[in-house]
Amino acid sequence: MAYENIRLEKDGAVATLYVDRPKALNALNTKTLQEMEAALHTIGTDVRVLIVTGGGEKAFVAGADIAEMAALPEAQAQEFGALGHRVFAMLEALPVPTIAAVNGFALGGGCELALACDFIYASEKAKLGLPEVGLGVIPGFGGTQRLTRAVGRARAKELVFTGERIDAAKAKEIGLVLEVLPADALMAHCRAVAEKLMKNSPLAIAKAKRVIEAGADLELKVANELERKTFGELFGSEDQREGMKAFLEKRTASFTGK
Ligand code: DAK
Repeated sequence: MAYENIRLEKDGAVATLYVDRPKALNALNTKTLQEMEAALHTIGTDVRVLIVTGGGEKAFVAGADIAEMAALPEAQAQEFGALGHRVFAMLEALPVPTIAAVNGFALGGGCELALACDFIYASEKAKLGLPEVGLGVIPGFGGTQRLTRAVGRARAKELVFTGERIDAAKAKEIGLVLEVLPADALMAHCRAVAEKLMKNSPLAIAKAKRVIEAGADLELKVANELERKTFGELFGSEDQREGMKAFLEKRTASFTGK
């Protein structure tokens, strides 16, 4: 399918979604978010890992599109916020691991997009932040909540209240970014991580992801119960039988995701 502001490329079982409006530093306007939504609908069982990154040299995503947002009346702003939330929730709910390759500015909605991915790896030239309060608004695509869950309340408040941009090293120090790579090594690193993930059972990864995500919002006792139940359910699956059989036969497992 042809898109205007994004690209979805598949290399074997690894899909890469490029937000690709480099002239506007990949800012998220309505069309871009709609194209992302359409692209995410096409992610099927042939995809085992999704990498999200920015087109061009400078930016991952420099935020929601300020030019489009500036004149929005409240009702349309609510719709725009709902669209962003829907797309990011869809990304978060994918059963496959998602990796944000932050190759430059990840500000506002861009930082929120990265936060909706499972892992964030950043290039040395990346700058991350939530500058919305400087524009008279607050993060509107889940940033206040996902950032708080990722780095804790005090750090999240510091970033949101100051609106400051932090570099990749600082982002790693506070636990927002997992690793910092030279710019020209970022995508290779993400693909290498993808290769590692693809050695494991896709079914088990999908279940682990769901349990971690759902459990984070539950009381520990209830979350542990969810884990216990899910663990049990995996017995009898092809992947469980194959994984354990392969171990006992001292060979590499060949998983089907069933
Ligand atoms: N939106 C629109 N255009 C943008 C943009 C953005 N977020 N960021 C950059 N651009 C455009 C610039 O306007 C410029 O366009 P031209 O002038 O060439 O036409 C082009 O990209 C290149 O940018 P610069 O010339 O500014 O490049 P520099 O290297 O000088 O500066 C920069 C790079 C990233 C520091 C700077 O562009 C910048 O500060 N950009 C804005 C960053 C920012 O404030 N991002 C947060 C956006 S607010 C909500 C829903 C969502 C949100 C809030 C509420 N609800 C519905 C309630 C989310 C809000 C945000 O994300």
